[in-house]
Amino acid sequence: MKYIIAMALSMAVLTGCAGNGQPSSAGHSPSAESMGAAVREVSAYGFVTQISPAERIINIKHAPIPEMNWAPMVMDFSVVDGVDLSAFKRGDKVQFILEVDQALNYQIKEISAATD
Ligand SMILES: [Cu+2]
Repeated sequence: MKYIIAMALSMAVLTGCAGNGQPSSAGHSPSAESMGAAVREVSAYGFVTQISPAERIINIKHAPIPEMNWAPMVMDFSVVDGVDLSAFKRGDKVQFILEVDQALNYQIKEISAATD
């Protein structure tokens, strides 16, 4: 049983951004349900491409995120409770903070209009 869980975790890591510079729409399989204790915060920015308020998901074309070894890409992010997505629309430039746990699950914990 432990072996299967370890396999699933390593596969989840392998299917993320490979950091090879190739934009992709595959995303990194957000898994809000299995979010463990957040161990670090990573800030990033990008452009809003789509918002799904009911699912609490925002799709962002993000810039490279070196801390996550992610190339630039378009992907879905789930957001934590309390983040108001109604202030954003397609085309907005945003900066955001991801909380990331040890298994590299990630959620947006803060998002705001980019100032620059
Ligand atoms: Cu990505």
